[in-house]
Amino acid sequence: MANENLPAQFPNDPTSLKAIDQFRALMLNYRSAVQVVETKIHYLDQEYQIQNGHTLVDSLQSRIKSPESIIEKVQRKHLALNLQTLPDQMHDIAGIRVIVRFEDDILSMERRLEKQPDIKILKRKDYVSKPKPNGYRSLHLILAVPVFLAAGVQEVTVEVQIRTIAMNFWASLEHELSYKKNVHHQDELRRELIAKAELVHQLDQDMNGIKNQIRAEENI
Ligand code: 0O2
Repeated sequence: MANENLPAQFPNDPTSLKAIDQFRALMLNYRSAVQVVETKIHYLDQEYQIQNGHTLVDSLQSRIKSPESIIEKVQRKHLALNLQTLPDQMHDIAGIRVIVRFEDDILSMERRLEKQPDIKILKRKDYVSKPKPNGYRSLHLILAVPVFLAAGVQEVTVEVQIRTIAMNFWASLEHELSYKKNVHHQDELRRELIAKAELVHQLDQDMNGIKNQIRAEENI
């Protein structure tokens, strides 16, 4: 008899059904981990506001990688498609993007996350001071956070990307271009984006400088 909860293309054999349940349980861990980290970031932001009179976070975005996107990355990176080893091999199944207004705020948020006793920073990629050749800027952290399950506590990894509004504006358009196959003048547009990344960087630095001047005078 067909399982009513599953799409028709899934075979109704016990091995596949077990794998589907394991996959669902794994994704639940990632959703729980995202909630834990999001709550923490909201709390840290409110605390920062009480201490400094202004917020650190402009907005938060989160996502769990889709099964299609997991499989695409498994193939691209020649990983084993195995539910047991997947969490050790792929650290960005759960992702949170923290958008801040100023470049200084990126490190302020990182420092606050670092001080959390229940969070471990497993990996740090600083594309802010060392941008990618295409102009991409962002700070990437791979965090390990505890998730409390009926069977015990499990450490789950979450990728946190911290970037300014301007960096995010640039990255969203660059991301759009990289997913479009039939855009004419790809190379020319890529060159233009590299040049605009420099402008975005200049704008970020100028805005950061003006902000520092305003706040220094505020404290005189
Ligand atoms: P999506 O749609 O955001 O999920 P690693 O995992 O360390 O072995 P990887 O995956 O290349 O290697 O890690 P990296 O460099 O930390 O990048 C992971 C994510 O950062 C990407 O996820 C993007 O979200 C973002 N990113 C990295 N480089 C670029 C870039 O050049 N342009 C833009 N717009 N975003 C970038 P996904 O899975 O590619 O996509």
